[in-house]
Amino acid sequence: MIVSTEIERRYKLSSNEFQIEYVQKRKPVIISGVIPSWNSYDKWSIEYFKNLSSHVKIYAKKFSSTQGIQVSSVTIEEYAKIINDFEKNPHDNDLPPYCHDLPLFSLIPALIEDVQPFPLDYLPKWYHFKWWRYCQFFIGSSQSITPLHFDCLLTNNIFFQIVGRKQFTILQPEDAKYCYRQGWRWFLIDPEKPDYNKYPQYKYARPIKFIVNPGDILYMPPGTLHHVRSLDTSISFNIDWHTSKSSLNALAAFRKGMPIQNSYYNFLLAMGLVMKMPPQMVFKFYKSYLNYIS
Ligand SMILES: O=C(O)CCC(=O)C(=O)O
Ligand SMILES: [Fe+2]
Repeated sequence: MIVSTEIERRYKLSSNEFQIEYVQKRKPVIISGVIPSWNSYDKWSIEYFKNLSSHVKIYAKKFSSTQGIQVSSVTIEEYAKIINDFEKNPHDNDLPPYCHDLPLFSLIPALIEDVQPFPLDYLPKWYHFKWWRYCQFFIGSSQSITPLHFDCLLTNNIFFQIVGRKQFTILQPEDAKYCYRQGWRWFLIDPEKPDYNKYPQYKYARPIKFIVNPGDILYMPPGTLHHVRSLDTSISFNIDWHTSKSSLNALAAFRKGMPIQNSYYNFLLAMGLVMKMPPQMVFKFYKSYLNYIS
């Protein structure tokens, strides 16, 4: 439950305090001071990825209110050129596609060394084995937008901002009822310019707006609504993760309309976190979640 209208910022938060004050209380927080001690966090750029693996195929998305999500496939080299060309002359009527939910550590394993020492102790032990498999990258130009949604398995989200700044607008799960839900996880409200005539209930919502800077870690509790605007060319990655408690809550959300496919993934995670099934066994089945577009 969010009690304040501002997000807390904590320098080098200990994992113990993170669990007690934020995860258990379902309170978002920004943690600074951790990423800057990584081996090579300041080396990262799209150009650096290109130099490591120019021919690796990645996919990028366009979000459209009329046509849903369109996915295209490009090499990192092609994508670097698209972003470079755009940033020379940025204009918001034809934004480049946004690389969203990309398992880049699996595609370029050399990057794993750059993020050491990784703060694994923020995550339940079950995730420690090959933790990098759960990371999803977001790479895009300035002005890229992710529309308002919550993360579809009702997981916790730990979000690492590496290059560029992002403007987040978040709302607590209790405010979802004022945001005009469409399907399971998306919302019609544009928190940057809400149309109160069309969506009058939004006036009761309590959005919290803040900037996540390079080197910041953002924690969002399960069900947090978020809208994200990139202010610069940006590279981030996140891990969606459950505790045993959140996996059980998420399973119960089947009765609140969670799609069956999502419940299947939550079932797998509960088998790991609650029933202690080893990650090697669960991951075989869970893996397809990392390419799941919903
Ligand atoms: O960074 C973004 O554009 C979206 C991030 C997001 O939705 C997430 O981490 O779940
Ligand atoms: Fe999200």
